[in-house]
Amino acid sequence: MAETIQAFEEPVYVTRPILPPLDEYIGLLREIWHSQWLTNLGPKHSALQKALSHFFKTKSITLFNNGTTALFTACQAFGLTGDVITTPFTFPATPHVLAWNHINPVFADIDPVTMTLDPGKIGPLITNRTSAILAVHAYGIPCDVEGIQSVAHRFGLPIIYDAAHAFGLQIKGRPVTDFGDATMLSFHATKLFHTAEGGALFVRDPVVKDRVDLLRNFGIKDELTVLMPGINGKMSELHAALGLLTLKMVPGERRDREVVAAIYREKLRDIDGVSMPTIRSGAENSYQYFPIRIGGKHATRDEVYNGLRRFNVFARKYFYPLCSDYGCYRTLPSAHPSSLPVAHKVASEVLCLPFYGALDEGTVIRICDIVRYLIQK
Ligand code: T4K
Repeated sequence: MAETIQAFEEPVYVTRPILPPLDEYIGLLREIWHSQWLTNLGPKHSALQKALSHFFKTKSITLFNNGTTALFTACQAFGLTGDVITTPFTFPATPHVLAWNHINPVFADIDPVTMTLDPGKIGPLITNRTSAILAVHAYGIPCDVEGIQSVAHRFGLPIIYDAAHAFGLQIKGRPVTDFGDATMLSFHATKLFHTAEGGALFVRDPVVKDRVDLLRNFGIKDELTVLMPGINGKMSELHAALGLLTLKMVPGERRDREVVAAIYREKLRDIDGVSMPTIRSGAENSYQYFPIRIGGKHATRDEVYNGLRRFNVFARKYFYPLCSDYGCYRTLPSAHPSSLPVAHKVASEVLCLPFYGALDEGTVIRICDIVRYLIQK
């Protein structure tokens, strides 16, 4: 069979960004050049903020230069200290923003189906040092928002959601940004909606939202008044302009990704040892990644990952290794593998296949044929 499947001539990456026609972007750049206003919350920034407020049906949005700064600023705005309960199954940015704020990440195990924080594992880790819960909608698969809310409510803790992967995700007909006390989105180039680099923070409490706005701009209130030690988290006009154009492409990209996902599901469903995540009923797929789990007796995830590379397919092992296994966190008591068995199993099985709207049917089918060959050979 291997002889009949050709390696791809060009690398097939895990994702590719949507890009508007260059002329349209040049048109907006011309306006920026004409205005000579490049950053510091200019007209393109305002226009994108307005468009996203409309998209998410909320005014409580603050745009950032990336998702990590947004999350970092959330920790400051909520005055978090001590310990914050979080998931080990995430990108390094999630625990790092805690560490940069001198907060101890406390890792709780994840749910085997959603691969997000297991609410039942949070309560036993809460002490009088705990100041918040930082949960991640990994791959845009929603957390058990009701379960997490109930624990947070019981202990009076704020919930911050890292929704870096969850643009456009709806949970029970409500935008993802409706849940918890704050939600961060990433607009990095690898995301469904992007501004090349960028992000946003949605905050429920208007007092905290005002603090976020101040913190994003050095804590400056006016020319003579600096209220708090802030940071530079502003999104530039060039990034905002790109976002105005990519936002219009999101519905089409989602439709294209739905088609790609349907082909993957159809072609992979009967391969023994391959499973695909199910989305909780009442939630919509955010179509950010296409993760599969390889857990059978025929081939390991690493064999499939390495095999795909020989065919010029660059799938990714998001999120292996677990954050709790990084040198900087592994000595924390909560990082011990014995308390994170589900996360360890999931991280050893998961593989994100190439997933973006421009993938044509033939390419997707060929990737599935390669996966089948690697598992069944
Ligand atoms: N929380 C979570 C849960 C996150 O996943 C992330 C970021 C954050 C927080 C932080 O948000 P930001 O501060 O980044 O806004 C990528 C992204 O850089 C990162 O944003 C993302 N998560 C993470 C899951 O993926 P890498 O190191 O895997 O990226 P890289 O450069 O290997 O790119 C992956 C593939 O994408 C490439 O093989 C090809 C394609 N690509 C990439 C770029 C940058 C393109 O086609 N064009 C491009 O410009 O981290």
